[in-house]
Amino acid sequence: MGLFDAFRKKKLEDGLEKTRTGFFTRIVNTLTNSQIDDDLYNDLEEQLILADVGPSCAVRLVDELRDQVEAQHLKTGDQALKALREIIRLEISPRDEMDLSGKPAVILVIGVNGVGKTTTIAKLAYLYKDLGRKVMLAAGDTFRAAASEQLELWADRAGVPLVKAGEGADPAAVIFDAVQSAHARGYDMVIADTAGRLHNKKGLMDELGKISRSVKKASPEASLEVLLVLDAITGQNAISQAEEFCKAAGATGVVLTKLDGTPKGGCIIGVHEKLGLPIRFVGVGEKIDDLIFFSATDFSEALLPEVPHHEEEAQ
Ligand SMILES: Nc1nc2c(ncn2[C@@H]2O[C@H](COP(=O)(O)OP(=O)(O)OP(=O)(O)O)[C@@H](O)[C@H]2O)c(=O)[nH]1
Ligand SMILES: [Mg+2]
Repeated sequence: MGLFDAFRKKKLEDGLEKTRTGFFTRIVNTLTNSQIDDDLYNDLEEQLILADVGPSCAVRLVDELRDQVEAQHLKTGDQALKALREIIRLEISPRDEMDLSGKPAVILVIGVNGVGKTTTIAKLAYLYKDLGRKVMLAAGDTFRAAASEQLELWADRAGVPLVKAGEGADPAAVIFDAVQSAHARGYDMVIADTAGRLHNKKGLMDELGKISRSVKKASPEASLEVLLVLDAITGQNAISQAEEFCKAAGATGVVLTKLDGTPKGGCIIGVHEKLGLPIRFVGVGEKIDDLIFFSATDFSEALLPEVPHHEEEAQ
């Protein structure tokens, strides 16, 4: 593992501290200290539900584990733990990668109030700039007076340019300007903020439809990803709220923020199941470098770490 991967993994482990110590350590203990029987499965199911995995998903994961234990004649808790880790990994593995092939690659960031959209945009700018991409931001949240200024501060911190307009301007027009300017100036990416007030489904659809059309109009070579930001602290609520939002908005991926502030990190598993959308990034703090590319392998290993064996340790 390279230094960068190790750093990312450590950050994720730290971000998942509350989730792990809250619920998953108990799952690991339950598995490694008990016999594999019906009581164990019931206990596991309960623990997964408490961790906000979601009832239907918890039942399915445990059923899958039961099948595998039988089919592979697993005997020990360690083997069952390993199997569960793999089941979770497969469950949350993204099917594909984000489409960032366009010129520019446009990422539109959507979600309800206060979930962490603007902060996530700053983090994305920082992250992609660090990877050598030329990034531009678009202040598409023209609804709130302070929104552009907030994004401007972040843009300065990340060292990337920002396209903005006055309060009440048309978000699609701001994003059009940004994409056109990025295309003309050879920028690789445009990351666009949006207002979180769009509770009305029709309004949201119309607005996002208009934005995607203006992205294409500004540059026919542009690609578009729509990232839905969800706040992990709200756990299962985030999921039900997101279902509606997501249907309306045609999101292509999810960013789960504030994982550091909740024991309910298990909701990642439920989010993936309910929305059928790949998780792309997780937010693990308020600082500009507190965003991690989502990896199903790292996530499942951080949630259900291997238990050190005392005999081996003693050797
Ligand atoms: N602990 C923690 N806090 C976060 C994270 N992401 C965002 N926040 C905090 O969440 C709060 C709201 O973040 P914003 O980025 O302003 O959220 P927003 O969705 O743009 O909000 P509106 O524009 O009002 O809709 C801020 O205090 C952020 O610092 C995270 O991953 N972890
Ligand atoms: Mg905002």
